[in-house]
Amino acid sequence: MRVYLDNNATTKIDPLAKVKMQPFFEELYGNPNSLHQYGMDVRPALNVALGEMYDALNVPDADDILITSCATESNNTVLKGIFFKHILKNPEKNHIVTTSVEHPAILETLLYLSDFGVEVTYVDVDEDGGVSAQDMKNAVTDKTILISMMWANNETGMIFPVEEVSAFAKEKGVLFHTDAVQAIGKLKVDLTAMNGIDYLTFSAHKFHGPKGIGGLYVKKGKELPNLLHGGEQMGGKRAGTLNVAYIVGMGLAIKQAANHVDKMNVDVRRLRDKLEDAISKISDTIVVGPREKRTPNTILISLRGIEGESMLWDLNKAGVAASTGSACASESLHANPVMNAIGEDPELAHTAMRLSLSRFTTEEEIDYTIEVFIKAAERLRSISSTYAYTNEVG
Ligand code: C6P
Repeated sequence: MRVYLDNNATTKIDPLAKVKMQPFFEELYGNPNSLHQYGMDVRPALNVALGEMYDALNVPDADDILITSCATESNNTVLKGIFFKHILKNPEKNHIVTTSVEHPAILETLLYLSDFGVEVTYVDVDEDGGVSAQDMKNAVTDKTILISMMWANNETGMIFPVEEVSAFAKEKGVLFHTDAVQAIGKLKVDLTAMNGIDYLTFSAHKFHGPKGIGGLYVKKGKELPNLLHGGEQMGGKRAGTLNVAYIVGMGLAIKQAANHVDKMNVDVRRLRDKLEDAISKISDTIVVGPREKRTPNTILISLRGIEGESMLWDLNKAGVAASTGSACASESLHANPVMNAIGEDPELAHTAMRLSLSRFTTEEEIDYTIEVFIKAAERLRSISSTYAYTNEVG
């Protein structure tokens, strides 16, 4: 049996999205900016897809949704856009507040911008991996131009207080961005209700859309300068020929994701809890964050004495795919950065395992995972205790 439990890294394509995309690789291949019939034939599908995105976020189309290549581009567009539009012109307001556990697409971009005079406050997480709304508010000064806070953390699944902090930002006249990559399809996202959010990042492949396409919601009046200059696509706001097939796929996928939030919070949550209950009975384990404060699909667990990578390979041999943390850091086998930020026992950072389900995960897959997870933990613990004993005696 093969089980995929790394859905925070990427997801499989929704079969309906795949079917809807197909004609755009075949007969509907025109450039939507062309004036001939081929161009005209594809334009309606673009409008439908954009409409699906506006609906999924519950925003009027007077606001803007910029199509990007991924969440990384969306995050770069916000941070560099704020720099060019505001900070460069008014260095008095050069301060950005964020958290210490954002995705590298935020942290690395801020590090880059700090060379150009941007000041950043990184608010720490508590021992559960959560962020206090009060700490975020306390970090804001007269110099603050932007707060950027992820909606849900990719490693722990911990949900951050976006509603409260965005309302505070609005009251203070500070711009507010959220990286909602891990929230779409898992949490209710209603930007009309949460009207303090000025910018929101999403990425199609995290909610069963295609890879290589993402979006950035921009509230009316909060427009950003271009990151990509060139042609007149997207009303001149992001140059480059539009990938119609992927945009169509992203539109259907976000609609489906929004329609399945209840399923995620009932059915997927039940499977996640079943898995968590079973594996956290293994001795000396720590699960990060109370489950009711996490997205319904995510578990970050540490098994003391077992390297995360060893566990991962044992599971992989049995056909179960998990991760030790975010996929973009997996090439350098290092400690889980979020576990480090949580500041627990340093050993825990090396023993972290992330398991993330999707709405396509089945009960049979979870039962199988429980069986192989417990076996792998027993096997690796027995090796490490023999090793410890030999070392002691030897
Ligand atoms: N996180 C993970 O394993 P892209 O690849 O650019 O579409 O998404 C980047 C990104 C941005 N923000 C958050 C919160 C994310 O989780 C990710 C992707 C994957 O956790 C790959 S590193």
